[in-house]
This record gives sequence, structure tokens and C-alpha cells, in this order.
Amino acid sequence: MTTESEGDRITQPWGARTPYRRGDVWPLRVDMELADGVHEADVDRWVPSASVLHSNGDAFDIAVRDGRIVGVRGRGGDRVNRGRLDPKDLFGWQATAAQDRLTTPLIRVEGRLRPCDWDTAMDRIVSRTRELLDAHGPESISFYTSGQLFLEEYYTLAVIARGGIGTNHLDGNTRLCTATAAESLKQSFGCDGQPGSYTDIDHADVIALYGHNVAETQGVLWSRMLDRLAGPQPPALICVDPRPTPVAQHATVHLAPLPGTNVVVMNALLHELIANDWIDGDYISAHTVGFDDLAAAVSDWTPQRAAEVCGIDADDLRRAAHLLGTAEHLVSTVLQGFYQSHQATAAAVQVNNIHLLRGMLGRPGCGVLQMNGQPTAQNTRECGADGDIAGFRNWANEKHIAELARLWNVDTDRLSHDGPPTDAMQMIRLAETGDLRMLWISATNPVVSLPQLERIRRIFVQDNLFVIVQDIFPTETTELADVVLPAAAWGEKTGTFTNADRTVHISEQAVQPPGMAKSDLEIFLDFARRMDLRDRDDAPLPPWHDPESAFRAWQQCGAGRPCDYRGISYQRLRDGGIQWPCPPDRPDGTERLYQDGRFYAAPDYCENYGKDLVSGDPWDEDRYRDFNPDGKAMIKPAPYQPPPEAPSPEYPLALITGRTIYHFHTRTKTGRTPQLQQAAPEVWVEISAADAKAADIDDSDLVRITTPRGSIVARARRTEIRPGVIFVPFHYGYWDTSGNEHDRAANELTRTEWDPASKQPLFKTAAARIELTESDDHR
Ligand SMILES: Nc1nc2c(c(=O)[nH]1)N[C@H]1C(S)=C(S)[C@@H](COP(=O)(O)OP(=O)(O)OC[C@H]3O[C@@H](n4cnc5c(=O)[nH]c(N)nc54)[C@H](O)[C@@H]3O)O[C@H]1N2
Ligand SMILES: Nc1nc2c(c(=O)[nH]1)N[C@H]1C(S)=C(S)[C@@H](COP(=O)(O)OP(=O)(O)OC[C@H]3O[C@@H](n4cnc5c(=O)[nH]c(N)nc54)[C@H](O)[C@@H]3O)O[C@H]1N2
Ligand SMILES: [Mo]
Repeated sequence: MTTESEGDRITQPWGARTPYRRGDVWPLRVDMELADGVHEADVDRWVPSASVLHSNGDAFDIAVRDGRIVGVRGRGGDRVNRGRLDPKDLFGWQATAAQDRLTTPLIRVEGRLRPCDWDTAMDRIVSRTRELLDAHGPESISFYTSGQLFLEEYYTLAVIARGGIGTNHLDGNTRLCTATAAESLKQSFGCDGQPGSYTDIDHADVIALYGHNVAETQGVLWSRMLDRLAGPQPPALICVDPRPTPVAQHATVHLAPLPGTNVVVMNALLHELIANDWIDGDYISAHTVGFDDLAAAVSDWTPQRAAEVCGIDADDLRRAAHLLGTAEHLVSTVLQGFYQSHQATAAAVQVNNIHLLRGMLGRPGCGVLQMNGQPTAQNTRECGADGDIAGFRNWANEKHIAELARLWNVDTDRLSHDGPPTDAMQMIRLAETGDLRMLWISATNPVVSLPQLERIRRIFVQDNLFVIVQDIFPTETTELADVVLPAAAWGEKTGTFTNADRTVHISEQAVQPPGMAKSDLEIFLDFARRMDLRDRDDAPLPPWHDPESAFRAWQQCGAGRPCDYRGISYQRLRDGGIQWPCPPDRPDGTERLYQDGRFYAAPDYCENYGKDLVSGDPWDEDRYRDFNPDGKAMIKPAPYQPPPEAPSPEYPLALITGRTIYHFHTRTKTGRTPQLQQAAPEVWVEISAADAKAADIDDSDLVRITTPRGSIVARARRTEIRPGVIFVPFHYGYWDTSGNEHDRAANELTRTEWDPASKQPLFKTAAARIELTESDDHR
């Protein structure tokens, strides 16, 4: 075992290599970071937890000394990270102790936010909720939550919103994040739930990454890949990304398509698999429906034709297809370069199709990871705190609705289900039109993260919209709120959450929250009690009172569903992560789904009845039963459609947005972490040498970037990005932690536009122009 203390993990984000060979167990490497002057022996207590700064689920213990968090140490025994930590894991814990935490509730009085006590803030919320329920009914009330709370908190909120208040307007920022992951899994396999496992990396001979910069966004998973690359029998890597990411730099084949043309890349790869007969006919006929339609749909997509549309080399496409077609153990990962780009669900489903055509599922080394991004996004989805309903149930299946009503002991008609649960983009639209009058935001910062910010600000300040924001810091969004509620952060509360490969971890309270801050669970339960929400027998709804009792209620809700947690307990989680499904007769959990070629797709069991991938029109039960009576995996093709906003003479560049390894989202935590903030203090724009030259721009010049929605100023950074494309990280809001304002938020530029099937916004498809700017005054 190597123990890595510090080193320079800012310049060496992935640490030292521990090479291993195919089929071996990934070696241990325990990483640790402690506050200056603190040694391992000085630590009073180690409290089990996992990272909340990405979806990887890196497990570690929090070091506590004198009632304060003083560091973290990776858990060598955990299946996910085998002790490793990435830079945000190593340093990010410092943020919760920042001086400017929210410590009291705030209410708006004569235009200004003023501190108050909990009774005053909650009374204001409860009286407004009651007024709105009386005057306009439950559909005037909405909740916009997160992918960063705990399972217990989402389940509680779902019961309150859907079973207590009776509104259909509950979604998470997971809509911006993994709505397409969930939708693509439902479309192909009938239900959400990651087929693959991280251990598949240990066995793969080809790893294909589609729009996924894993090196910067799940650094420990990338370390696993780097260690395979450094060992004997390294896997081949395929990278589909317009930028020269670290993944692209290590790739055997790098395809850099024009943004918005992913479906064409995929159709050409599928064309080649079929044309060369690199498919598993037995698997296809035994376990799938829909192959003939796919074969017809891709028959014209020769590499030559696709290469012209995507602006790439046809031979590169052929080389990638050859690797995919001849792999014996293929792992694919998909993330925002597909999910936030044009034809998101359509493209993500084609990755599933490759695995179905090749029969590469449910065996070691054969897995799809339709990745998550946020640490607890999987739980938002499974608890039904997003546009799904709890336990991956089907809102259009009366029996599923009746099951939920029974579990929650409420009348079936309390659960609004005339249409699909409202998605976040539609909720914002309803707020804009005035139909929605209360928006309760928890653990998300939409005034930086939603597209077209000028519009979002305009909507949030409307007089007839009552905005509640529950956060741990003041943000661009709390600034516009009517009531602000101070929440306890990670490390200050207990709960469980599930990573991108279905591994559940526990995170226990290590220290006290500051001031009057309370956990999100306590806040939601307090609201339910003050509203006097009741079930059919007049008992309080929800009936639980703390994290563990909420967890036990959730176990009942997930019983018999894929997200079955019955074999998991807080006590067992203290020893390390466990993968669901974990029914009582399989207490060690389940490494891979679909090992037996059986899917969660039976018409009576599936999570939805499917959709048209292009228009998003939902199918009804009859159509689903016709297409897939036996609940097999579904192969669905998608025709290409050109992106909605292509470069033009006025806006000649394709603008994409995304992340850097050092920051998390709107930087409320990483901007308050000295090492991380120093590593990436300001916004920049990546531009190719050719485009920079054409616009007379040098490295680190200040430039103005303009789209039809707005403009921002950033420093130019010349890279090997594909010419015609520019990239802006979206981390920098118009505020900084000192309260200064800047002209720099990427979402001033993005469009109000979404994928019709998953309703995920297109943060990676817009046209822009760029020019030198003289102004340095906003720095
Ligand atoms: N350091 C860090 N890690 C994080 C996060 C963070 O903020 N910071 N956030 C977490 C969350 S919530 C998420 S969702 C994940 C996101 O993780 P990723 O999806 O890996 O990150 P992004 O940078 O958003 O986008 C990935 C890549 O998509 C490429 N791309 C853009 N447009 C297209 C396109 O049209 N086609 C293709 N093929 N590629 C395209 C971009 O060049 C970019 O490199 O990261 C998680 N981990
Ligand atoms: N242009 C562009 N826009 C994007 C993206 C992109 O790639 N490009 N990516 C999208 C994606 S994938 C995502 S996930 C979103 C992320 O967007 P957001 O969710 O808006 O970003 P965060 O900064 O993570 O906001 C989380 C908020 O919750 C607070 N918080 C943290 N912990 C707690 C807690 O325990 N309780 C409470 N109550 N609050 C807490 C934090 O302080 C912070 O204000 O952005 C989306 N927007
Ligand atoms: Mo995300």
C-alpha cells in the first residue's frame, strides 16, 4: 500500500500510478490531506463519508479534531476508489468552515433581506403556502431541488410535495445534469439503473468515452483507467469530444466532431458494426426487439457521409468502429458532451445500441455507464424528487400509482398524475407566465446554472412569484429570494447516497452546523409539521423523524423495484459501499445488471412506455405492449436533425461550455477553497490557433464573446480545440465571494432549448462571435 500525503495534487491531479494488468484487482493507494500542523495521530475521530463534489462516490473518512473538520483520508477498503482521492476531495472540505456561511433565516422586508428566527421564516412560508392552496390549488406550488442532498431528504421532499401538497411540480437540477442518462436507460432497458460497474474498467480491452472528460470530472475513475494504461495489456481508448481533453490525449482514436452532430457519429459506428457483421446475432434475437429498424436507419450512414457532416476523418471513424467491433470486453461511458448537446437522448441511446448489438452487457468488462454528474443525482431520480415517481415507478401505470398511495397511506387522487411530472424547464416557463406562484429551491444555484440568465433573473424577481432558497452560502440565487433558509452542509448531517455505479455510501455527521443552520431533512419535516400534513388515518405525513427512520421508509418504497435497498443498513454501510439492487436474499448487492439477459422492461414493471426519440412524444401502454410484449431490451434508431443554432456569418463559432478539474459548478465550495480557487481563479475561453489568428487574438488577451442572448468577457486561452469551436467553463457567476460583480457567466450566452425526450437543456449548442476587448475595468 502506498500512502500519499499531500504531494502536489494541484499540478498532479491524479497522483502516482499503481499499474495493474487486465483482470487483476486495482491496487490500493490511500490518499490523505490534513490541515497544516495536524498529524494523523492528532485526529480525535474518523467519520465515514464520501465525496459530494462529483458522482464518483470516492469514499473517505472525515478527520475531526476539537469539533472541527481537519481533513480527509481515503478508504482503502472501498470498492469505488480503493483509497484514492481527487483534488476536490482532498481540499474541498475546507469550504464548509468558511466565514460567510448562512447562519440565520432571512426574509425580505421592504426590498432587503433581513435576519430572523426560524418561526418567523417558516410562518411566512406556511401562510403563503396556505393562501396559494386556497386560492389557486396545489399546482401553483413548485419545488426545485438538487442532485446534492441525501436520499432521505429527497424521499421526504417527494412525499411532502406529491403526497402531502399534491403538486406535480417537483423536479431537480438533475434535469440539467442526468435527465438524459435516466431517459436513455429507460428507452433501452425499460428502467433507470446503471447496467455496468466500475470494476468493468479492470477487465476492458476497449474503453469508449462519449462526450465525457472523465479526467477532470471523475478524477479517481480516470486514475483507474490510467493505471490500466500503465500496466500490461492496456485497453484501447476511444474519445469523442471536440476538445483536446486529457482523455483525448491518451486516446487510441480521438474523434472531434462538430458540436451537435453526435447522432451522426453514432449512426456511422453502428453502420460499420452491421456492415462488417461485428454483431452478436444470437444475443440480438434472444434478448432484444427493434434491430431491423436500426439496420435500415443507419444503412445510409457510411463513414464517408458521416465524416462530412461531423467534420472529421472517415478513416478515424472506421478505426473507432473496428475497435468497437472487435473488442472482447467493451466499456462505454457517456456524459455531458452527449447529454447537453443536440439530440441528447437519441445519441445516448445509440451507445446502448452498440452494447446490445454486440451482446456486451452483464459480464465482467462489458458495461455501459450512462454516467451521473452530481454526487446524489441517482437518489433524486430513484426517490422521485425529479420528473419521475418514487421507486422508478411509471406515472402512467395506474397500479404503480396505487402502490405509492398505499405506501404513503394517502388517497390515489392526491397523487397528481394526469400527465408526466413537470420538468424544470416547464416549471420556469410556468413561473414566467404567472401560473406558478411559489418556487422552493433547495441546494441549487439556478441564477448561475440555468440557460439564458437574463431571462431567469427577470422571472425570479416577478412580484407574484414567491421564491424560497435553501442553501449553505449566500449566492446569486439567494440574492433574489423572498425567504432564505440556512442549511447544514455535508459533514454536518447524516444520510446516504448512491454514485454512478449504484454504490450506496453513508455520510455521517462529523461536526455541528453553524449558527441556526439545520439539515435539509429537518427543514422539510418542520414544514410538513407546520402545514399539519396528514395521511388517510390522520397520522402525520411523512411519519418519520430522522435520517435512519426515513431510510427505513425508503427501503419499503424500493422493495421489489430495481433500487431495492432492503439488504442495506446504516450499520453495514459503515464498513463500505454496497451496490443496489440489494434485496434481502442478496445482501452483498449486485455488481452488474442484466447478467441473465433479462431486463426491467416488462410492460407491467417498466418505468415508462417509451418515447419518440426525436419529437419526444410519449408512447402509450398499447404501443409499448405491441413493440415489446416480453420486456426485452429495446433497440431504437434515431435519424439525424441539424442543430437548432448553427454557426452563421454573424455568429461564426460553435460555443460549448463545461468544466475544469479544480471547480465544482458555481464554485460556492471550491471558490472558498484556497488551493482550488488559486488553481483556476478566473474565467477563460478556449480557442484554436486558427480562429485566434483570424480574430487577431493572442494568448491571455481579454475578449468579448457574444451570442444572440448576451455577452461576457474572458481571457483567451489557445489550445488544440477543434477550429470553429470555442469553450467557456460555466463555473463563474457574476458574483465573486467578495461581492464584486463580473461580466463572465457562461449562461448569459446559452439558449432556452432542450432535448425533446429528456427535457435536458442544450448547454453545449450555440453560435457565438468573439472579438478583442479593450476593457479591463471589470477585473
Ligand atoms: N471538476 C469537476 N468535476 C465534476 C463537476 C464539476 O463541476 N467539476 N461536476 C459534476 C457534474 S454535476 C457533472 S454533470 C459531470 C460532467 O462531466 P463531463 O460531462 O465530463 O464534463 P463537461 O465538461 O460538462 O463536458 C464533457 C465534454 O463534453 C464535450 N462536448 C461539448 N459539446 C460536445 C458535443 O457536441 N459532442 C461531444 N461529443 N462532446 C462535446 C466538452 O468538450 C467537454 O470536454 O462532472 C461532475 N464532476
Ligand atoms: N453552461 C452550462 N451550464 C450548466 C452546465 C454546463 O455544463 N454548462 N452543467 C449543468 C449541470 S450538469 C449541473 S449539475 C448544474 C449545477 O448547477 P447548480 O446546482 O446550480 O450548481 P451548484 O453550484 O452545485 O449549486 C448547488 C448549491 O447548493 C448549495 N449546497 C451545497 N450543499 C448543500 C446542502 O447540503 N444543502 C443545501 N440546502 N444547499 C447546499 C451550494 O452552496 C450551491 O449554492 O449546472 C448546469 N448548468
Ligand atoms: Mo451535472
